[in-house]
Formats: sequence, C-alpha cells, structure tokens
Amino acid sequence: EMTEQERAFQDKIDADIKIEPKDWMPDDYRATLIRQIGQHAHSEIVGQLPEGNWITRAPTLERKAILLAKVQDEAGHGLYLYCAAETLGVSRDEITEMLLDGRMKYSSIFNYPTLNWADIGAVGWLVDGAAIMNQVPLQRTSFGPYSRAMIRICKEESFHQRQGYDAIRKMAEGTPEQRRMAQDAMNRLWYPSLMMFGPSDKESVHSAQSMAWKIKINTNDELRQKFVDQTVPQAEYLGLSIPDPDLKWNEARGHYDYTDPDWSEFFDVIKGNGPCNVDRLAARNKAWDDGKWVRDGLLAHARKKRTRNLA
Ligand code: FAQ
Repeated sequence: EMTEQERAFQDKIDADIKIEPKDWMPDDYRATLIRQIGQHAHSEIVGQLPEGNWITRAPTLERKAILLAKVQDEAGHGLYLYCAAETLGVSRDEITEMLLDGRMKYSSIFNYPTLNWADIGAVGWLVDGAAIMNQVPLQRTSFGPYSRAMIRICKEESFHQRQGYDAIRKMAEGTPEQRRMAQDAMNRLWYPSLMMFGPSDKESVHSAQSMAWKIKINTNDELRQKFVDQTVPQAEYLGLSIPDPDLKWNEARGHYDYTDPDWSEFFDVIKGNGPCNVDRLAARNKAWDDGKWVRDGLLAHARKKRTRNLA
C-alpha cells in the first residue's frame, strides 16, 4: 500500500521525470542508489589496480600512453560517481571507509589477476565491453546525477573497449606465441566477464524493485545475453575460441545459447574469497593510510585560513 507521497514519486518515475537530489524520495530508493553508485565508484577505483600494474611494462611507448590515459579515466569515473553518491547525503570518506573495511562491495571482476600483456587487451575488450553494455542503459536511470555521470563515462568507456580490442587483435594476429597468449587470456577472462552482470535473474534480489524505480533498466540476464551476442562475432573475427563447448547460435531465439558461469565461484568471490580480494583491499588500505598526511595537511590549512578570515 503506497502513501500519497510514494504514489506521486512513482508517477514521476513512470513519466520518465528525473529525480534530483533535493526531491523527496523513499528511504529505500536512496539506500539502493547509495549501494549501487558506491559499489560502481569503488569498482572504478579498485579497477585501476589490475591495469595500473602493467603501465611500467607496456610493450611500446604508444601502448603505455594509451594505458596511462585509460587508467586515469577510471580514476575520473570513480570521482564523478563519488560526487553523485554525495548528493544523496553520504560523504566520500564514509563510503571509502565502508569499502576499506569490507562493508561495501566492488565488482567481482577485479578480484582476478592480470598475468601478462594479453590480459590487458582482454580486459579492455571483454571487461570494458561488459561494463559499457551495462552502463549505456544506465544513462537513462531515474536519478539525475547518476544518469548524467553515465553519459560522460560511456563516451570514455567506448574508447577503452576499442583500445582493448586493438591490443588483443595485435596479439591474435601476431606470432604463434602471441596467439597462444591471447587465447589463454580469453580462456581465463570469459566467465569472470559474464559474472560482471550479476547473478541470474532468479537469484537477483534487487532487480524487481530497482527496475520499478528505473534505477536499473534491464535485468542481469538480458544484458549478459546481449554481451554474448555482441562478443561472439568479435571473437570469430579474431580467430579466438570461446571457452564454452555448448555455445551455439539458436535460430529460433535469435540469440546464442551459452553455458552460465559457475555461480558458486561468483558468490565465493563476492564473499571475499577470490584470488585477489585480499591484495586489492590491502592496496586500497595502504593508499588511504599513505595519503593521511595530505588529508590532514589540507584540513589544517583550511582551518588556519578560516580563523584568519574570522579575525
Ligand atoms: N560483483 O540483486 P543483484 C567498471 C551483488 S564496471 C560484485 O542482481 P543489483 C569499469 C550485489 O551487489 C563494473 N557484487 O544486485 C572498469 C548484491 O549484493 P548486496 C562496475 C555483485 O545491484 C572497467 C548481490 O550481488 N559496474 O568498473 C556483482 O541489482 C575496467 C545480488 O545481486 C557497476 O557497478 C558483481 N559483478 O545488480 C573499471 C554498474 N553483481 O549489495 C576499470 C552499476 C551483483 O545486496 C577497468 N551496477 N553483485 O550485498 C549495476 O548495474 C548493478 O549493481 C549490478 C548488480 C548489475 C552489478
């Protein structure tokens, strides 16, 4: 049973009118957005780690410049998203601390290692490919600041996907050893990329309410299917095979049939037991602790200036 206020809110959503920070909103709408935008922001920040690790080892100056720009873009995405979350009444420090002590999540994908240069190509191609597939519809999400942040993020993300495809193509068209590396990266990153869309619709606890509120526009399985359909022809073009023997075109459905990821692995990774969870959180905690003197210095400076202005 909805109150009059809740009814008016839902009517706005249904009419595609954006909700802005000062508008009334149900507490759960606010909490869901803080969770999703916060988790998204943390993913951008933690997502710099597996790639940042390869900046010093990029094979050419050009690849290094491209990777550097991409990783800097991810930092920017994290910052716009933290700003969007702040408009909901949570400070950046608060949600950062919730990431650092494990109360908030970040995308499962960043708990897998990047073992070699082919992985960097595969991350750009598959991980950024999955990220945009999810983010393009979020440009139409009902909360104004989130939707506007997504517009800019999607432009940058599509450059990321193209640079990844270009890097993996170079490997796939290279020496037999480079080809083998590209296939190996594909074999390891395919299923973790499919997991990025979240659990199957049957197990997605938030989808129904988030879709009624237009926080989410599509279900997890819808986007996963679109990603498979888009990626298979790209893999064929590269001459790489997808590590799923049952993958095949289904004429009647007009989609590829594919095997779902191992969901027990997914739930285990989001509980903190993936191959890199401990390392990733340790790296973020160290960065936060190492930066304390800067935050303290800025605060002390601001306080001194304020007392000077008052005097
Ligand atoms: N990882 O009920 P649902 C990027 C959790 S792109 C970890 O279906 P929802 C760019 C979920 O939180 C990656 N946890 O949840 C980049 C919930 O747990 P909770 C970031 C996951 O929210 C590229 C539980 O499972 N993109 O970083 C995941 O309706 C390269 C039940 O799930 C976004 O965050 C997962 N994959 O749907 C950067 C996009 N999936 O919170 C660097 C915005 C689910 O109740 C390098 N987010 N969970 O404890 C979304 O669209 C949604 O939040 C979904 C999940 C679709 C991810």
